[in-house]
Amino acid sequence: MNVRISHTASAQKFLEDASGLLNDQGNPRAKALIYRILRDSVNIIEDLQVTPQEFWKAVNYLNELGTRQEAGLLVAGLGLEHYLDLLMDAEDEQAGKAGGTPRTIEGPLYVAGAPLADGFARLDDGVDPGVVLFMQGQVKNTDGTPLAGAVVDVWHANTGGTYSYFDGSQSEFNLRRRIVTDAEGRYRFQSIVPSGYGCPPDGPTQQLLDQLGRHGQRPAHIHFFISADDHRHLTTQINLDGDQYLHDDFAYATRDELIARITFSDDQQRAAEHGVSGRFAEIDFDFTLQSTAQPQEQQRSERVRALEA
Ligand code: MBD
Ligand code: FE
Repeated sequence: MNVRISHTASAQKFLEDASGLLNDQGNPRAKALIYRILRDSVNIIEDLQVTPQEFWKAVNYLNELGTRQEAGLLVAGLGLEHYLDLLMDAEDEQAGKAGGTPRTIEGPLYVAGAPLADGFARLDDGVDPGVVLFMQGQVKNTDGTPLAGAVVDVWHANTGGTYSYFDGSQSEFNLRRRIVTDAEGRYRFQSIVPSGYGCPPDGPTQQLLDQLGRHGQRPAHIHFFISADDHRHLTTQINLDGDQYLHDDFAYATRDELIARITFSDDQQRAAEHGVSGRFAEIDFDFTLQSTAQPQEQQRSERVRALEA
């Protein structure tokens, strides 16, 4: 027996009242959103005959998600953050905004205010014994013009797949830098080859993924915010070719144009030119930005981020 009451006038009035729609205080946008969320929630409860036991389990899940600070991780894992990218891509296409390096999700692990450097930076603090990585490239406009003075804000995981700040065992801003491009629009950095990320195995995100029969792994990747005057802010990542999860990312961030070839070398003459010895890896990757006169498009989207002023 499936009893429904959401269609009745009294139930609808009740949801309007609970959403504040019957008063003239508060915020109209918040009311509209909450009204829709309440209506959709009771529809889900009635359609799927959600039991009180299931309902309270879900409430407790949200508490655990917050306690563990994993809400940003869950929305990435459920593909919702990628869905926002797909929607923005479609909006761009309709507005005729084409070309340039594709966007892909930011993820939950950015920290604002990394040290600034001109042209070159070393990202790692020397503690992680990973393979030395040299990455370089150019920031350009879609017409091919190099963009001097662009900011390449880069962050990535260590060989354990963890990020400084969130992993308190790493030094401050380890594997995080902002690099200003030189007169030819070039950036260069030395770091270590990152490992892929895995969701905390004992956390609520992995617990839910287990229920879906899904893993919580990402391929090795490097995040970027690229910005330049009079150009659209770009949020993107590169995914390292050859990783077993390259096309099986739990957060759906991989895009064909963002797969970066990584070459490993034991050539000690080249190593010496880089000022190192032993095995090292290289990545060349250029970023292309769309022009815009709109100041709003030149900045990253608003979001609560660690250490953001
Ligand atoms: C990450 O490193 C990441 O980039 C995303 C999207 C989710 C979890 C960890
Ligand atoms: Fe990441």
